[in-house]
Amino acid sequence: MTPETDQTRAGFVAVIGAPNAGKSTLVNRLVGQKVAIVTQKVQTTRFPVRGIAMHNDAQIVLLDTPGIFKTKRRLDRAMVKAALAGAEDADVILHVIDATGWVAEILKRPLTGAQKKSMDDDRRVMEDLKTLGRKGILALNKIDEFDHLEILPVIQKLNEEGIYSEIFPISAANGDGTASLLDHLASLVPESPYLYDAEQTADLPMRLLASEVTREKLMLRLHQELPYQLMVDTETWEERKDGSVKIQQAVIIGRENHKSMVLGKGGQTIKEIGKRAREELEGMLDRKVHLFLFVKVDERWMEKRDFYTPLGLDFDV
Ligand SMILES: Nc1nc2c(ncn2[C@@H]2O[C@H](COP(=O)(O)OP(=O)(O)OP(=O)(O)O)[C@@H](O)[C@H]2O)c(=O)[nH]1
Ligand SMILES: [Mg+2]
Repeated sequence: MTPETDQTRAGFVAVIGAPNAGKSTLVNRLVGQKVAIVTQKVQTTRFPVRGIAMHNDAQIVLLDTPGIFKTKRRLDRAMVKAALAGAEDADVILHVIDATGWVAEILKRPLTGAQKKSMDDDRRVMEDLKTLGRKGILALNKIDEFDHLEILPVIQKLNEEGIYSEIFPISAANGDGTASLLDHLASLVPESPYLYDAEQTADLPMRLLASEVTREKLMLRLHQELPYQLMVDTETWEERKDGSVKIQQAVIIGRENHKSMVLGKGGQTIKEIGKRAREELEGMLDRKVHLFLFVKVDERWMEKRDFYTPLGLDFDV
């Protein structure tokens, strides 16, 4: 009855993979805008974030998920559980792998500890895919790191796993190969009316996105265990008459002795972090932002249900 060409398509693509594979970078690239934070550290993404890409009359809702890895802490278990639940419910599963370790292995070059760990996590995701009984799309990421020909044997090897219907060598960082990937994803989501406004690029409350921006700046600036033991809570958001917005955020840390590291000498560190976060927020909101950060110690924040539920994480894992 209705001509096929009039039909729009829409659906969910779960982006899963080992920590640091480049999932959030890829989601931002496909959406064409920053919706998820990115750092060089593992376990940056803590909860699923929806980024929305419009392409060829298709609305592709990309679910950026936390990295899948071997876990101990409650927060880690909740993160991994959320990632896998996202995959189960999605129309398409997109597995992102950092190809650098796989290329090194095939070329018999020495692997770094981080590469070995990341490949173990890749294998874990492959096992999960087999358990789910679903075929995935594989995005072999970071091909800007080596000669393009070196990727061919890796594609062949991973193809032999029998769990991927398609393999795309890409660079999420510079966009190589991502256009064909997007074409393919657009063709895979089912015929459906759009699920979101055609202009919307993210499904994340602004307050939460603001907390994420500050957390990214903290992670980029602070080192060792500290970034994994902190969270940011946007406590107040006040629209002002002059069009600006006043945002107050608590940086919550697990230990009193971390305070001095977050603050820095004479408060220099937190001041610099606040400046970076404010600049980015002003760009995102397109207006003046007054950002106030303060540090709170709460040794038990990671063990509190109140933290998990609003993020869609399961406390009882
Ligand atoms: N060279 C290179 N680096 C990349 C590429 N994609 C991502 N990266 C880098 O890899 C690191 C991790 O990127 P993220 O996007 O945060 O990775 P993720 O998979 O979301 O990580 P988690 O949220 O921790 O699971 C960052 O330093 C990125 O800049 C790429 O195509 N090439
Ligand atoms: Mg991420």
